[in-house]
Amino acid sequence: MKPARGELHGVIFDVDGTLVDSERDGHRVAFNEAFADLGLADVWDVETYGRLLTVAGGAHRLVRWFESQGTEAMQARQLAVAVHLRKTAIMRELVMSGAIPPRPGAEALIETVLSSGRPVHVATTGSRGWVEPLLSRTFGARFDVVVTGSEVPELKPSPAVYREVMIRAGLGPRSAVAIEDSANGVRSAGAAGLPCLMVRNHYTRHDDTAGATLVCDGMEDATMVDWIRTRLPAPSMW
Ligand code: XBP
Ligand code: MG
Repeated sequence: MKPARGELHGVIFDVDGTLVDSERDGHRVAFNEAFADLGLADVWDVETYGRLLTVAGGAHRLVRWFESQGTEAMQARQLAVAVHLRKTAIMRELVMSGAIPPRPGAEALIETVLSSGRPVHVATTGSRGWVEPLLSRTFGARFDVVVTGSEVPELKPSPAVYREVMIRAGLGPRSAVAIEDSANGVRSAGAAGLPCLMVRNHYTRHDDTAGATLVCDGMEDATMVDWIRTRLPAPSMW
């Protein structure tokens, strides 16, 4: 059952690939700089990184990469921790420098929800260390509940992060909707019982769309915006 007019009490946004196109020129660049800073020869080109994106969580992605390169499991985990710590600091610097702009239409959609009197929330796999400065610097800290990969035991496609947002925001599956860019994200929202609008990007354009209530390719897509607008409270006529 999907929310009807006025029944949408909150919209939950994913971050990477949804609010911001942050993967190719953001996270990937930060990972490569972290490799170099730690004296490692690893480099992730655009295509390699795209394949690695199926692994949610930068630290888990690093473990998978090092093990695929023949590194022993324990050493792979130790390396991953060190690289991810440095990468998160670099990503924070990229965010603060303004190098991670919002996707076209993201700010307008947030404004559409807020001007109806309903809150916006965030459910992301990303680490709080860069998520927090991104949300405040790029979107003016207008999000009510923000849950990141740093606060949940399991990452997407687990429903953990969406369930935590719903608990903290007091939202039920009928009164909210998730906005996601990837198959992992759609599965995570769906497993939490939420309808999910899928806004694909370059990296997720071939992702499985099963479970998405609606699929489009941009945050300005009129069908997607109307889906949300018609389920928010009507603007009060005075
Ligand atoms: C996308 C992710 C994150 C980022 C990297 O998160 O899987 O892991 O790729 O960020 P979402 P970290 O789409 O849920 O926002 O290195 O901090 O994990
Ligand atoms: Mg995403």
